[in-house]
Amino acid sequence: MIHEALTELDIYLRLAILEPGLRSRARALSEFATERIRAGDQTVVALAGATGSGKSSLFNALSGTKLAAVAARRPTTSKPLALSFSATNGPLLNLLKITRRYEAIPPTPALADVVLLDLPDHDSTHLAHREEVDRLLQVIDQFVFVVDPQKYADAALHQRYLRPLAAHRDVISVVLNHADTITGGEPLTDEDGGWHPELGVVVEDLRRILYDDGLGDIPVFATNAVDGTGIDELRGHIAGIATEKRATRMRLGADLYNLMDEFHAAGGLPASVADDDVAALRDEVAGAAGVQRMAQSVRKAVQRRGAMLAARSGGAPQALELPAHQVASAADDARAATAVRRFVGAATSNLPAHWRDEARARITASTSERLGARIDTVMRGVDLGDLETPIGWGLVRILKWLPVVVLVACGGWLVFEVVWGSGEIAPRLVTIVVAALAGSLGISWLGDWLLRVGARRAERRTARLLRAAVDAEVSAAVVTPVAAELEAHQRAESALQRMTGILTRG
Ligand SMILES: Nc1nc2c(ncn2[C@@H]2O[C@H](COP(=O)(O)OP(=O)(O)OP(=O)(O)O)[C@@H](O)[C@H]2O)c(=O)[nH]1
Ligand SMILES: [Mg+2]
Repeated sequence: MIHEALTELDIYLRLAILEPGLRSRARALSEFATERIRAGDQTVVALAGATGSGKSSLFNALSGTKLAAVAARRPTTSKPLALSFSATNGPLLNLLKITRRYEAIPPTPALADVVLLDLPDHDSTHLAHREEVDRLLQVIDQFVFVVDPQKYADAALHQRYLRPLAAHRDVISVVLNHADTITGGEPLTDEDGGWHPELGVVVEDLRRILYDDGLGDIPVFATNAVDGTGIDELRGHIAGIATEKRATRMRLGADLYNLMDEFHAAGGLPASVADDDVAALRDEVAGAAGVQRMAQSVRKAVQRRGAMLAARSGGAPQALELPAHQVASAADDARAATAVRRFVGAATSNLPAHWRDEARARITASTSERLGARIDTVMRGVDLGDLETPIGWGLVRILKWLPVVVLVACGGWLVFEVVWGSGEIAPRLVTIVVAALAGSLGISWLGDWLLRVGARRAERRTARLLRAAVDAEVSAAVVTPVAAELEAHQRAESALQRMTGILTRG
């Protein structure tokens, strides 16, 4: 199950943008957990506690050895000591960075898979001792906190060590050593197994404090490490854990659970990019980029050039171009940048705070560099096609000669009438001349109209092409990165949910 949880953790870490401290802790845990599982399922049990609480004495009593130095001077143990009850597992002890290594025959076969550690004092005057204890508490499988009657309520022990381990309650037990000093040398339990009355009061008090630490009903033992009273019970408890072979996984599971809580605490809700927001962003950027202005310029140019072309005939088709002077102004840039910021801000508002800030900074940084000018460049790259000859243009060109032909014919007729005819100007001739002039006007108007229709078509086409270019640029620079960010968040959350499921099922 840890394997599966680690797979989900890796997916989460690949996708999620996390605050650097959290990310490096998560990576370290992921790497350690993988290595720890690879090192096999021996159970590493550490005796931790204040100086003089009797850790080394308990170590010897539990192991049936005299390997740990026991002394009245304080502190005695300065480097952790590992005792394996089977062949030394080099990779495991290397991973734990323990160099003092011993092997011994297990006092009971059930301890065969245990590696027992004697730690330095956690309340040491020596910083190195404290640091070593803190380091090892991150990596061992099973904690046995050794307390003595004087210092079992010590605030430092509870605040610094036990409370933060509340999530690890399944892998913690507490031993009240020096119990003989409470009973004044009398047996720790009566014949029925009940605590000596004075010891019972202290054990109850200790249990209450542990409960307040959030550790619930964790196992509590009372021992005299000098004469070995209570050692069998403690040994039996440790052996039970070791034979279950679950301590490593439970410990790692608790660590992963804590980590997940931190991920959850970072917050964040699923979100997607709203179509309306995308449409508003595109409209705004297209407005800032002057798509309509450009298209209007093209219309005017078509009309002007069309008028010129009307004078000529034939020739190669001319390409349409945007006017050179329409570069976006600083105000246009600011308008586009504001629209982008607003869009990115709204779309990413549900992301966890750190992720959101990073994503916003990244996406807006890549677009804030003169977005208007960049879009201007993109628009200039658009092929607007050729200046189209308006439909019917050929007919107009032929028709425009018709009044001239008519007028020339009428002129000839007039001369004929004056020289050879009756000398009267036939009323029909007047009608024909007037009709020809009217026809000329009409044809010229038709030409203009066709030109205007053509120019408007060019304007619409230009606006459509430019708008598509702007939309594509906006999508590539803003919408797609934002959507990718939200999708990554979605996938990271799913991985986190799967991880939660795996760890909760256990
Ligand atoms: N009466 C009594 N004395 C004990 C008991 N356990 C240990 N002692 C004595 O307490 C003193 C300290 O014991 P150690 O085992 O060295 O204690 P420690 O926790 O390893 O100490 P450091 O290594 O300095 O952290 C020694 O003199 C032991 O003989 C006990 O249960 N009862
Ligand atoms: Mg010691």
